[in-house]
Amino acid sequence: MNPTRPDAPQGTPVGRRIVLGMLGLGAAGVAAAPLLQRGVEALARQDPTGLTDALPAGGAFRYYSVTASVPPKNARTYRLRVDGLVDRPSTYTLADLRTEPQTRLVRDVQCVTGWRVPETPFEGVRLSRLLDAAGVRPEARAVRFTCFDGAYSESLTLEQARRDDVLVALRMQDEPVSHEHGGPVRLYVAPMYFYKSAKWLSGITVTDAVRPGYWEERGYDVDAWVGRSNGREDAPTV
Ligand SMILES: Nc1nc2c(c(=O)[nH]1)N[C@H]1C(S)=C(S)[C@@H](COP(=O)(O)O)O[C@H]1N2
Ligand SMILES: [Mo]
Repeated sequence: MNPTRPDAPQGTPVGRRIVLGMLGLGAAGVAAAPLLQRGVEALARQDPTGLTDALPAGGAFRYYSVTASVPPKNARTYRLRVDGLVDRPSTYTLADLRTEPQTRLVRDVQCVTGWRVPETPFEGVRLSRLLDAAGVRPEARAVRFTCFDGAYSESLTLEQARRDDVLVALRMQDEPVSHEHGGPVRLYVAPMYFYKSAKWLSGITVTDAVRPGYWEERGYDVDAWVGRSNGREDAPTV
């Protein structure tokens, strides 16, 4: 199991305060946080009943949201808008996305705060396919992602966005992406730290320059390659 590392190595641009912010804790939680996390993990490991499986633990997902609550969307209400520097702006329903060819990838999920979930399947439509369908204009350089939580955003260069391992994901762990994990549709950027994988994806806007996303405005690297950014040296996951 990977130990939780709430703080980054010294001398890196990732400050302790920022990372604790990512864990959803205020200043008051600073001293208690690592202990609390260890306690919860120990509890989950020792529990033979499995009742504490819902608790955050090593090898399991932590729930992250920068907003207190997110109104759920379903197959009837969900829409994904593709616009910006494209010839054919379009809006996809969940049914539309399901009719596109699906790609399944199995990689380790790595959060920049240290936890990892090995070999997690994600499945969905290649982002490059939606970009091609929209007709990206020659002056375009980047892609910006927005979310129906109304707060989170992310971005990729156009080159990164066109990689084969970047998906508009409809399934995670071989099930429809749950609301907690950002469903019905989240972004999945396999080669980068998990903060790039925006949950509750609602907008894909092609732009002329990269605009730093939510966590990137707060000190994290825009180019978030696992093991090669944020002052971290996680083993490669692919
Ligand atoms: N909309 C939105 N997307 C988000 C986040 C968030 O707070 N809001 N957190 C990011 C971070 S830091 C991580 S580690 C993952 C967590 O995904 P999970 O909640 O499915 O484990 O989502 C990423 N995408
Ligand atoms: Mo994260």
